[in-house]
Amino acid sequence: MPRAAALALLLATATACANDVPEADWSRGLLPEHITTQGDVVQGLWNPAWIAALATGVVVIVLIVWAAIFHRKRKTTKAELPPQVRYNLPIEMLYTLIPLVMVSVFFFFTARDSAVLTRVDGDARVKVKVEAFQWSWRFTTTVDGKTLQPVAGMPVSDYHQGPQLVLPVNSKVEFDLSTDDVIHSFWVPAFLFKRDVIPGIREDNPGRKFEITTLNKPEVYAGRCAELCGVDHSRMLFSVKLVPQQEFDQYIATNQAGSAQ
Ligand SMILES: [Cu+2]
Repeated sequence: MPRAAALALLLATATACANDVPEADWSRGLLPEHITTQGDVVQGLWNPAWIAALATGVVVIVLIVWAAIFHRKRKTTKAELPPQVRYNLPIEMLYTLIPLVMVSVFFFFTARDSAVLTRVDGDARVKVKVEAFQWSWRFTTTVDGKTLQPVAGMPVSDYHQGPQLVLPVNSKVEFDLSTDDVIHSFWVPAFLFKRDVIPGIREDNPGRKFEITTLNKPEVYAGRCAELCGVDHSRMLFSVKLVPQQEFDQYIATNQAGSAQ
């Protein structure tokens, strides 16, 4: 009975702590449900890559077991060397070519999808300047050239209390990442994407920028820093709130820079 109680307590605390851990689903290869069109690309690379890796694993394990069972030294024979085989050209070509083909296929799809994920068209209506600092974030959103009041946060233990970035659904959003202190990493698990924020990178460097197109999934999502950046790194939490366009328009109206708060 005390054991059951302890287990119940453990389960309760485990679920309580996991408030910012998105639900994992085997059909998505344990990735969280994504909220961007770019997430489709990531998911579309992730699943087949795992299937290919698992299929390769099955073939290798079957071959190992087969060799272990059917090619054992027989007890009846005396201690002597097995027949020495050399220069089996077909087999040598096979085990050179197959890995080469496999790596090439992985490389092709990875390169193709990386190009899509890092492409910045620059025509997004919503642009977000993300400034990372020890240990929180400042978000400055610009919509159609109008800059809203920055949202800045402090270290917190629950992402709901961190700074909140409000974005419209079904919209293209451009991010520009910068920091003045140490390396951070901007990570919204539901984007299936993260990008290091490195000090000293010039504004025109494409490595600072990336684009997403949000899906119609209004909700509040967790975000965090994914690069150990100091004592309060684990409390560098924030949230992204996807809202319908109408709600976003209201948000713009009440948060324009210079407007009374
Ligand atoms: Cu950080």
